[in-house]
Amino acid sequence: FSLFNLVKSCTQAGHTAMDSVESAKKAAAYRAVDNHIKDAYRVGIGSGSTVVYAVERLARQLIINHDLELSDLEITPQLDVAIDGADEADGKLTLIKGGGGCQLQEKIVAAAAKLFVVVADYRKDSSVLGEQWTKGIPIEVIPMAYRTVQLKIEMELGGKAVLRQAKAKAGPVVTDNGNFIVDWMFERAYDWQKVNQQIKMIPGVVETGLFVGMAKIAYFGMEDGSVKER
Ligand code: ABF
Repeated sequence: FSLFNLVKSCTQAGHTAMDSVESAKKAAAYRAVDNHIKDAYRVGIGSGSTVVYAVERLARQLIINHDLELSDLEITPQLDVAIDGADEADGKLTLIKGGGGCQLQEKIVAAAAKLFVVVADYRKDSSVLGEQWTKGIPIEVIPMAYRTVQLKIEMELGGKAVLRQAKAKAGPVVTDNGNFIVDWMFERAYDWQKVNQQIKMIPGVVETGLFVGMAKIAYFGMEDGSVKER
């Protein structure tokens, strides 16, 4: 099968390396690959530390069966399966993604796949968005529009919209697509489908890290070593 590796450069910083969390990530990712990847599949891979384990599992199969074939969406615009991590998933599998700043490319890959599978550890499993993830919803914006987008979001939806700064404090984070990220700290539950559309209508917004109705199945690695499927 061909493997579409989205953003190898986009790895997550700031997660504490805890043994139980790492085992949970690994268990979820291995289960997703074992359950969903078949011979001749075109596979999309996102970013983050959990999908690294999915790639590890795929690589093992590939080494045994095939030569690794890397592709991109120009050559392979239709994927059978995409596997990616998430910052949070609610009971309906509405996701917040983009803690690492890759939400635009990740959404493009997920939308190109017939099946979008989420792999995550137990800390990402929520009943409502915002329960576990406190860093808001990432919104990718054209740099010249970031102030107007911030203001519109705060006025129309409330909460606080914060321009994401680079860790070294050298200025704003710039995405792989040359854009800025505004993190919207929302303060209550919303109709996420509606809110997603509303934010996308603001001129200057390129994409949001809200994935509504895209994920069909999620595997959460649990603290006790089991895998919860939803
Ligand atoms: C990507 O990596 C992002 O959309 C999300 O922000 C993050 C999850 O990373 P990890 O698997 O390291 O928790 O999937």
